[in-house]
Amino acid sequence: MAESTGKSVRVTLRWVQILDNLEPFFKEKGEFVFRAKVWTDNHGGKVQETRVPRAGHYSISDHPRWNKLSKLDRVVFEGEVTDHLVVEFNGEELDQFSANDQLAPYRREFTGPIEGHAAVVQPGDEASADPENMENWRLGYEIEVL
Ligand SMILES: [Ca+2]
Ligand SMILES: [Ca+2]
Ligand SMILES: [Ca+2]
Repeated sequence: MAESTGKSVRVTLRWVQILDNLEPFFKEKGEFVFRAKVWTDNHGGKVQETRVPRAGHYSISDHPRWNKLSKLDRVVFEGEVTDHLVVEFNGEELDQFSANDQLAPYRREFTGPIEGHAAVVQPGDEASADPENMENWRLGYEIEVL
């Protein structure tokens, strides 16, 4: 049986904020690379993996005034979705003389009609523990149904 046609969905990383730069106290900025993995089981399945930035890294402070990268606006998924979408983000802080440090892994699964999840997903929009508000970083992304 043919599956019914899904919606054309786009997921865009809007911003990240670093709460702990994972560096010794005397070092103001950490060197960060983010990796998105967004996938659906619908319509035969599709996985999209994205490195942000495309090459190199971002130098980011954890000083409250300078710790946010806004307007990243990087598309991390485009595909056909009906009722299943998983969004994963990992952040890595690069170190030259020791193993890299990892930010808390982010994972969120959306089930049910995808149009019900079209929104900017970010901290501060949920009652209690907000998944986008993690121990050492925060992020905001947008799910759009086109
Ligand atoms: Ca480090
Ligand atoms: Ca470093
Ligand atoms: Ca949220």
